[in-house]
Amino acid sequence: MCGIVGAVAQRDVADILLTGLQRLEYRGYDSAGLAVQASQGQVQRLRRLGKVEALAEALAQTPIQGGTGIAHTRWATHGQPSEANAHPHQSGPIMVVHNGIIENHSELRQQLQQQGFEFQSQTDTEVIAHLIASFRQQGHALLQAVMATRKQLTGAYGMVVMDEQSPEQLVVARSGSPLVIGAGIGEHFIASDQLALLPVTQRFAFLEEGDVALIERRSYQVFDSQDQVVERPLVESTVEHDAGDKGQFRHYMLKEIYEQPQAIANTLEGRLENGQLNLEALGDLSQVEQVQIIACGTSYHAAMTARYWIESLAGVPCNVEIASEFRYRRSVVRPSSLLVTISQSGETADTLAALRLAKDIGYQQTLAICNVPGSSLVRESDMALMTRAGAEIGVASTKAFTTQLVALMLLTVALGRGRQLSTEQEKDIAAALAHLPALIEKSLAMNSDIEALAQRFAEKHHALFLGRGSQYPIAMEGALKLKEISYIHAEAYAAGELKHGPLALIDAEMPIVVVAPNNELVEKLKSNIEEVRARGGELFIFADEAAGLNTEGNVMVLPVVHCDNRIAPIVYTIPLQLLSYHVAVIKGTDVDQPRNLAKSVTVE
Ligand code: HGA
Repeated sequence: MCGIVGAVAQRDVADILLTGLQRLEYRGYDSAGLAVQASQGQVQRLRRLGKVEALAEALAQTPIQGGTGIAHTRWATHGQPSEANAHPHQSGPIMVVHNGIIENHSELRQQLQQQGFEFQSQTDTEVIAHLIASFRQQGHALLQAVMATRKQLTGAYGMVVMDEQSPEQLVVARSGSPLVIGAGIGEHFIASDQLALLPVTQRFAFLEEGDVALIERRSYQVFDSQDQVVERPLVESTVEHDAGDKGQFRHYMLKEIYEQPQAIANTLEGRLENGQLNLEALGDLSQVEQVQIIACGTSYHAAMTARYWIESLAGVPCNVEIASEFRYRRSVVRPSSLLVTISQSGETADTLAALRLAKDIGYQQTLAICNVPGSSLVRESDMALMTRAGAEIGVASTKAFTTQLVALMLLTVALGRGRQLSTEQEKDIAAALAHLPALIEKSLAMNSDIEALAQRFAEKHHALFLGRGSQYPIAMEGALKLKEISYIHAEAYAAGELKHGPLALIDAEMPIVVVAPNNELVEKLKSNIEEVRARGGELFIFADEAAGLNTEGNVMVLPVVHCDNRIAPIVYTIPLQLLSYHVAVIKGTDVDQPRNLAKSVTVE
């Protein structure tokens, strides 16, 4: 989603801002802009539709000097992607960059127009700039003007405000969209994600919900939602500086697919030692009578997979819901429920809102499964189980998903202890997990076969993915990956559902991808495969050789490494990731930043 970077320094900051934006590019955006001012100079603004590269070129032609500046990559919510709608937005001396949505923008726009303010864009953001300007005209200092403005806003925002009349200050406010302050020596920075600032500092203070902060070169001061001074101490970051480097790979997505053996090994480190699972950090889960998992997108598919595990292995009832649904319906809280949220970034707006609602309606125990330490989800949950996937840059999630699955399997074991999971079963799961990085490595060796297979998809307009049991969510994830990056319409079905409708779609033009490990459902799956074969569908089956599939006719079987069925969903994810990647490359799409999509979805 949108990225924000800001700086108050003694040196020129335009390049710092630009580098920051480049480091946030992976999140997906449609336009970029910045505004910079020198201590006595005028504010200069530069905006471009399209990539940060276009902004960099414009800046190279018209260098802007100055030590105070703000910058933004926009993912449009209100108003089409255009230069006029790109941030920063201006009202006289005020410049604003904003992430989020101002829900009462229409009313505010009308009021401000009546006061004589002229609007230059179609965005909701522009009302913020005019409101602040109107409070400034009434004599408020910049900080007080921002404090007064936020009281008028409904919706979500992370915003940074610059004022030509207060050239060595930035004022920032957070409500529903993250912001972090970075501290340098005699300079301070602000960003929507610490990744943007790692080239300039490792020391960060995370703003909390409702915070406003005044940022100057030598100091920063934070106020809570009641305008009271609060401490937000600096902490040393552990995030790696080079997380944004593609290395030898053509795309971040491919790099991240190949990082999975290591990411999984990291996620298991300290939690699996000498064949023993060490899950004490998860605390006492013996009183948990029900698990409610909430997530969006790929994380939702991880949750769906976990439901099969938690119910069948741990014997605990488990419910899974999409965050944007959960947060707007009235649900019943069962006693002694554990609420689990899953989000790669820990800033997903719907998931965060669902967590907050869950706490309000009576969930007593909350656990976040997340990849970003210090994120809002982690800070607002009672417990966190961190996936240690490292920074994930590709918009299409890969290593975050498989490490989420590993974390969820650990949670399953923790829940199953003292219940129906026997010591023997736990030992088998531990052994399977220990073997997992090597199995993923072997699955990656399918790469060239899958690259060849991908040719057969590139001309297709639709595809079906089928799976049963815990492989059904894996089929869903496979279909989502293909949609996201190759723009081929793909749907996943639980294979048993075929005859209830989707069979009507099958003809020689419809590729059908099947995930078929050799589990207790394979015989049922074989019947479903025959139903497709009988109707002339083109089948691509990822299967355990031991499953003994019929390869006659329009069928291509790709053998997948034999593995324990409990961890098979993780292993079978790999060929589906590779398939979508290669199809996208053949189609020439923007693999790492697919159109219309953004990473870390911080708006609802
Ligand atoms: N609503 C603003 C900002 C959008 C945003 O935060 N995207 O992530 C706009 O449309 O410009």
